[in-house]
Amino acid sequence: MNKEELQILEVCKRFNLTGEYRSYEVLNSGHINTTYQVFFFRDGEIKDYIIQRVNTYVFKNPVEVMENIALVTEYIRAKIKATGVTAKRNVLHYSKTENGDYYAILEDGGFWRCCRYIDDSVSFTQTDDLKIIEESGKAFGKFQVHLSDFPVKQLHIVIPHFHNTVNRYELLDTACRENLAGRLAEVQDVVAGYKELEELATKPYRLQRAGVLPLRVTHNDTKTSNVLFDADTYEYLSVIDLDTVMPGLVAFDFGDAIRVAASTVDEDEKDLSKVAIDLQKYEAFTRGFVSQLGEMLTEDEEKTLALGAVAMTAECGVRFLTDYLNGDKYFRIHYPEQNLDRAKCHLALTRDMVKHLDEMQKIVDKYFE
Ligand code: GN1
Ligand code: MG
Repeated sequence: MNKEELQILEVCKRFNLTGEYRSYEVLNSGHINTTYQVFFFRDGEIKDYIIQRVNTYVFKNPVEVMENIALVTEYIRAKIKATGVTAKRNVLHYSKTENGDYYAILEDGGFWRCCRYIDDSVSFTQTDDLKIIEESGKAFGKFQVHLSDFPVKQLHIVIPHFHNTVNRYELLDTACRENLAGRLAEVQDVVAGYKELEELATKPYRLQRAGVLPLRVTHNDTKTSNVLFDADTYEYLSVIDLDTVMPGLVAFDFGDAIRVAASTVDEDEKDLSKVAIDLQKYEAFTRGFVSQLGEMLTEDEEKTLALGAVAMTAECGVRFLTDYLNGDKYFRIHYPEQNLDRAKCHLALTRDMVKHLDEMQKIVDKYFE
């Protein structure tokens, strides 16, 4: 057994996972935490779990992250059960240690958590299947609805200013000034491109500060890979990755999902001529999302959903660029220029969204009628 596997076994022990350990796999899609699927054999079948080492550079207070997750998952579970059905496959279930904690801290300081793998589920980083995209829209719409009466004040702010687009632009300015990795000269045009978008990209955040848009409980990381689907029917089961559940704007949950689900390419596409918003995908997601919301949103919220996509795509790109300038400290990269590729791709995608913004908002309006 290698060191990694021994550590994984130690984590499983702390969460009292029973049965005979079989194997583990590394799951590689996230940029922040380290994630494994572990397989046990018990009662004649394979039982699998997801264990994660939480990135404490990003999440400075991981205990608070787990408190938020416990609150939110219990709340959703109760809502689902109240409709008379089992919540087993429709919300995450985190395991506790012997001390009753939702986390275990190992000797090396590593902060770990464990949840049951949802049976017969699949996820996608990207898909062209409109039916699946619509289902992912439903999943995030439903999440909004489930938490629409959750007492927002109970949630810890686990990453301050997470979707504060104004602040994200300020951090980019700081990164340019400091030029820590000596990379500024090669990215001047990318920085300038983002600067041109600043006013539009920061508008939803400024509208919230002005009291026009309300804060709700939001997921804040609504990429496609954060939804699980039934492996046979491809109907949505649950949203996952609840690390960043915090007060936020519904336009941000909608917009961050569009950034990924309605893009023609992966996050780090190098061939910028391929990068565009796919309006069919956009419409499929919108249809699913809006179908769940009923009368929940204010008119101002409805009218700024499409703008949320511009804001979130630009903001995410600004974050990639800032990290590139700072020497790749935040997002996991798989090759040296990846953060720059991500930033360039997001710039091209935001520009294409701006071109189609009216059309995008009209599609939203159509489904609210
Ligand atoms: C990070 O690790 P992952 O993939 O869940 C990031 C999101 C970004 C996303 C970009 C805590 O999410 O905000 O949108 O990468 N999460 C955090 O793919 O910063
Ligand atoms: Mg995440």
